[in-house]
Amino acid sequence: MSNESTLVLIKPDGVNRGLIGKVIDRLESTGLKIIGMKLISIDEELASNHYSEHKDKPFFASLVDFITSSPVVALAINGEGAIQKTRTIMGVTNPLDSSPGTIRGDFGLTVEKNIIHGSANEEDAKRELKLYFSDEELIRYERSIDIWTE
Ligand code: DAT
Ligand code: MG
Repeated sequence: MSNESTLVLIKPDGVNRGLIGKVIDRLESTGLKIIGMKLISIDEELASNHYSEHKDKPFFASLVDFITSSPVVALAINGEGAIQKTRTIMGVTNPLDSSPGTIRGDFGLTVEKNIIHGSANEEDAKRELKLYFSDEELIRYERSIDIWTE
């Protein structure tokens, strides 16, 4: 494992259902470190760019409509194995299949309204972090607990 950074979005359903705090709590509780955070409205261009791997899928238009429908919270998350760890905490894509105890398993409703996005791998994480955060917006800092979490 190595120290790495990943992009998380708390999607419009998470923001509107008042779940921002709960989602962040689950990520933070594992020891992962927030190095960037903001509430933003995603426009169509950013949404299409972000989800370009899905552009030929039948659900693409609906996915873009959904993610642009209301603000999201963008988080840059750093830590040991942060990409896989975040995906594990999230649970699988369809909340009907996600285990209890995962964010999607506990809060998600449908494959679209599944609360959270997390980068799938190192390449995606690098690309997606750049879409949402400038270098200056990613803040490196030491915490006293880092000796226990890294
Ligand atoms: P994940 O978000 O777990 O990485 P993904 O990359 O396959 O999943 O898909 C991105 C998002 O697209 C997903 O969070 C919800 C939506 N989506 C995926 N499959 C879908 C489907 N069959 N119908 C509707 N929306 C879907
Ligand atoms: Mg994905």
